Amino acid sequence: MSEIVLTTYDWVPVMPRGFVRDIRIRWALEEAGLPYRVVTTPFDQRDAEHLSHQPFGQVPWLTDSGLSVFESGAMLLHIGEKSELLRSADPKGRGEVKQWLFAALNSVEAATQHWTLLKMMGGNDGGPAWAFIDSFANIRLDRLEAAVAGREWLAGGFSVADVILADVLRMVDRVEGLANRPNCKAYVDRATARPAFQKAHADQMAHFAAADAARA
Ligand SMILES: N[C@@H](CCC(=O)N[C@@H](CS)C(=O)NCC(=O)O)C(=O)O
Repeated sequence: MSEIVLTTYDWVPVMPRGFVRDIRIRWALEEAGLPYRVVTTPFDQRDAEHLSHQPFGQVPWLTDSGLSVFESGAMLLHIGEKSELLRSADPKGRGEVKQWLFAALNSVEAATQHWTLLKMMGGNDGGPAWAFIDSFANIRLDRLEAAVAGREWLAGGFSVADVILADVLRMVDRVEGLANRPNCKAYVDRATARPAFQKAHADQMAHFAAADAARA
């Protein structure tokens, strides 16, 4: 019997709570109905054990029956293969799920991650570097706004691609980046209204709240 174990930090500051990427894995596992256990690695240091699972010293990673997987996209594909979040689609549908999963990570998250962080940290100083990052992110989001029009989910039924894209767009939404993008906004609201997301979010918040209590 396989046992899925998800590793996240033992504690993080308040700002990233609710957005630490273990939420993607919790969410998919809840959607899939696969049992799992959450364990921790220290936030304040990266030991050899951590780096042996995640070479960049980041979280999350998961282990499943002796297999260790890092990168949220790879973990989502692993969970998808074990569940209806990918397996149920026909070959064409599976291709579409994978294509959208990579698009969410490589075309949307890559274009918006530093844009959202700079907005949150007040680094949007209006200079040429900011203008470039701002224009790059906005063009990409405008294309996405058109692409998600009329789609309930990205590739047929709800899939691992939706977990990733919705989570990426939550960060964009956090800095009002969806204010004039009603299709993307409705898509995120629809995805995050799912009970599996609500549970994953509540569990992550409770995990870090418990960590505060343990540190006090
Ligand atoms: N591409 C990685 C990114 C992982 C990542 O950015 N993790 C953050 C937490 S959400 C982290 O560990 N940050 C601390 C660091 O980069 O040292 C994935 O999708 O799994």
